[in-house]
Amino acid sequence: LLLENDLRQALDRNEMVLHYQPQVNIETGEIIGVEALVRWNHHKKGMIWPSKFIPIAEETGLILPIGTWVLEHACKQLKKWHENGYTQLKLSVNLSLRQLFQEDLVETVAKVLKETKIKPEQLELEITESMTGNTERVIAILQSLKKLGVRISVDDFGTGYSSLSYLYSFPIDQLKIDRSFIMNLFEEENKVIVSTIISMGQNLGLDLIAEGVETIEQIEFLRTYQCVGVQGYLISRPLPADELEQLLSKKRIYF
Ligand code: G
Ligand code: G
Ligand code: NA
Ligand code: MN
Repeated sequence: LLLENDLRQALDRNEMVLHYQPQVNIETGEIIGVEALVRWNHHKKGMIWPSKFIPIAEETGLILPIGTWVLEHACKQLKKWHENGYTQLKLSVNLSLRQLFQEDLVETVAKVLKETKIKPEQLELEITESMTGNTERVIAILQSLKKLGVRISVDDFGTGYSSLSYLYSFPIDQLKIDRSFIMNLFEEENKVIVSTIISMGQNLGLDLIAEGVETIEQIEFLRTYQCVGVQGYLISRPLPADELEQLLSKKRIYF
């Protein structure tokens, strides 16, 4: 409850911080995008991780103003990077279920795109498989978002226990293979799962990205099956904007 009260004031106190984790194309070694990940720099407790406050934010509805702040702040940062010469860089932003159902979500996204003049296709919104349950309504919202031109990515793919039929009916652009499969790629069954997800994604014309990549062996496996996008600690942890920019200036990441 104390944390909840503090969370109410966190935005006013300017305590929300965004870190950015790079996403790399393993064929070219280029950083193609960054995922914005929110942290709370509490005035007394220090850095609080999302696993601790996102659930509270969702329960209380505070995820709505926080989510809007994340979207605005991350897009402004992307704009700066574009102005600094990294014109091809893309941005991924996580959406929670409540945000997806927020009445003015589409308006908010449209407004941010207009204000920052980011090309819509350079903004990607991450939903999770668990959001694909409420079918009709979610499809309508995603279609409105797609009309703006933004990309939709399915985060934590493979863990949602949902029917795969939504892959046809939902306007999605990318599957993000859950890190639990990547972490355990040394197990034969996970090799089967990951290679099958990749080939299914390819057959459906979807982009693929693997998250939680920590070893060269994982990279080699993903290269063999042509999963071009990778994200994980092997490349970099999520970083503050200035540190991320230093990585951008290196141009290429070699594996
Ligand atoms: O790296 P990490 O501990 O940052 O993220 C933990 C969880 O918090 C992830 O499931 C991630 O999707 C979620 N998360 C991080 N940033 C945001 C955000 O800006 N909005 C929402 N809705 N979830 C976020
Ligand atoms: O649910 P979502 O995919 O948005 O969560 C991203 C989370 O994954 C963040 O907490 C981020 O810090 C974490 N993460 C990113 N890369 C790695 C990795 O290589 N290994 C592990 N264990 N976690 C990672
Ligand atoms: Na994510
Ligand atoms: Mn994920």
